[in-house]
Amino acid sequence: MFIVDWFYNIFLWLGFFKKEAKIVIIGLGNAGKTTLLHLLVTGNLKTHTPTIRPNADSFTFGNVNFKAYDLGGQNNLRFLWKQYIPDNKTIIVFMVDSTDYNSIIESKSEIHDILSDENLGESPLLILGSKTDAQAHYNRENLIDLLDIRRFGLGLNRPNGVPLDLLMISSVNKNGIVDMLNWLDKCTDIIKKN
Ligand SMILES: Nc1nc2c(ncn2[C@@H]2O[C@H](COP(=O)(O)OP(=O)(O)O)[C@@H](O)[C@H]2O)c(=O)[nH]1
Ligand SMILES: [Mg+2]
Repeated sequence: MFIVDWFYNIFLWLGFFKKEAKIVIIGLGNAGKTTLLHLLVTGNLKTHTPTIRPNADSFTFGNVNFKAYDLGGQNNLRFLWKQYIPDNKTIIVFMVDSTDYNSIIESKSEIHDILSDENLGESPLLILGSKTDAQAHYNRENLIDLLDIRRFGLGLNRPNGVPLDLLMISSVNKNGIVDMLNWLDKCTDIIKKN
């Protein structure tokens, strides 16, 4: 049953892969970025991805390119923007471990830096709360408050035309993955029009 659902959803997802999109997944180490990318590529959880650097993963499917980077150390926002986020047509996905209070608080300042950055602030931003399968995790509402992003107004269609949202996912039980892909699909259409 589980497998059938997964493949059915992948077929829906194929429409998205015909569109042209650049997606950069960032977040602190251990957020679940590599696991998610691997799940998207293979449909399973084993974390063996084509790694171009220890802290960076990348794959292209159809016309959609995904890259994942650990934030921190030398991989700061300025570095990311210069190297990997060429324009406001790149969708930034910021992954936050919803089970880890300290990393949520650390992510909060990174997210606010992105939102106020003169280069990155115009890019669509999807925040992902990961690991919702874990018993002790902060739910979407809690996470929105902890990250202090409610005041920006969340959604695909915001007055300023720049999508900003927070969705919850689990790579382990695959909850939220399809909603995430639908969000990325719709976001791609919106930024194409801008
Ligand atoms: N419970 C749970 N653990 C996860 C999930 N995704 C990743 N992990 C675990 O979190 C740890 C870090 O994952 P990884 O993908 O390497 O994070 P990255 O540093 O952001 O690339 C690993 O032990 C994963 O098995 C998830 O959806 N649920
Ligand atoms: Mg990784």
